[in-house]
Amino acid sequence: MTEDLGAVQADLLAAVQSAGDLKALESARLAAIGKKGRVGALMQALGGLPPEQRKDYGQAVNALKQAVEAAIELRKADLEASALDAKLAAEQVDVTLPIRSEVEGRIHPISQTIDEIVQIFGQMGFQVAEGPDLEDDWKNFTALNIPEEHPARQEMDTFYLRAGEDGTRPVLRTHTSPVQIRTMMSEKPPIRVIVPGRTFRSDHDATHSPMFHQVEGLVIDEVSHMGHLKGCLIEFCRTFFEISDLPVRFRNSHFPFTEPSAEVDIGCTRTNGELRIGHGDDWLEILGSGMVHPRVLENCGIDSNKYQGFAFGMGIERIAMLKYGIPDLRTFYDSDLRWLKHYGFVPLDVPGTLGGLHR
Ligand code: 2U9
Repeated sequence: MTEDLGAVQADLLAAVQSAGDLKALESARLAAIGKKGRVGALMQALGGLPPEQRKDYGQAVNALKQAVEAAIELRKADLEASALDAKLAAEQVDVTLPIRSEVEGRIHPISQTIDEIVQIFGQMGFQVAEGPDLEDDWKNFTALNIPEEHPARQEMDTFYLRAGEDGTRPVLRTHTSPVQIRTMMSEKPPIRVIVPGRTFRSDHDATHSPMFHQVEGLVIDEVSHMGHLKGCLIEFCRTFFEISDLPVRFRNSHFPFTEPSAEVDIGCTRTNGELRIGHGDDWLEILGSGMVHPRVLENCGIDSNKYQGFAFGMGIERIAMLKYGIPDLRTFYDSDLRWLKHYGFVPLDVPGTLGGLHR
């Protein structure tokens, strides 16, 4: 005598449905299709059947098994989703609440340095602009007058993603310059923007990280010239390093997006391997700069006969290391609480142009 398969199936499905959690569901699964489960028992009954009934019966038991398995999968997905919902609801954090006094959080030196730079250029009339980490090849390279064969475009230095439907490959921006391209395309001069943000290059050693931060600046109007560039950057260097007579030197250089171009050095001394910023007979490079190349203006629809301006760029980790005496680049990204406690800033230490360094 074989059991009524319809009744067995209804029974097993009801047990699956009523399982209130993953543990109960596992028990229901074992009772149904486990080694000693009901489906196994049904299969054993096969041997006692007349040969002509075996095929149909076997198929019916298999169908029952599949129905039960499908119901278990569905119930499992349901239970997992509600377990996740419950966990998320229980772990909800209101990030707008004020900091608790017992939490010893610190502002990361990168955030602090960005805030200081924004504060200094903000006082000169610059506005902050931001843009996406993922860019297209045109905004990251072509618009900036970086030719097809330029080494910076090479696979070795740039993180390319798989090509999209239009056949072009998105890139993780290798500098923040595409944000200035976006600004020039969407706004009319005069433009004065400062652009802090993450940048990415396929380079990893003691002095390079595949993700690092830059600040770039851009001024476009009808009158700004190399003299303004120099005045602006000298003022920045002296305010940032808090040395009012810091020597600053402009050295001829070359970039595809600026012409003429200059690298900026500040005075320093190096004695017994120790670097001191300020006076002395030595120089330290900290910035790149130049007058925006007319072709870059034209690429963004700006009339290069009417408008001109200057741009500059610097690595944030590098100048943070110099200002705050942080010896190793890699420690910036370790999330080591002891390091953060040592090099981080207390939340109320809001950057100003008066006194950030404690000497
Ligand atoms: C536009 C036009 C011109 C930005 C510039 C530099 C010079 C420069 C480096 C400093 C150290 C990058 O982090 S680093 O490796 N940058 O030397 N950047 S001029 O020029 C621009 C940008 C955008 C539209």
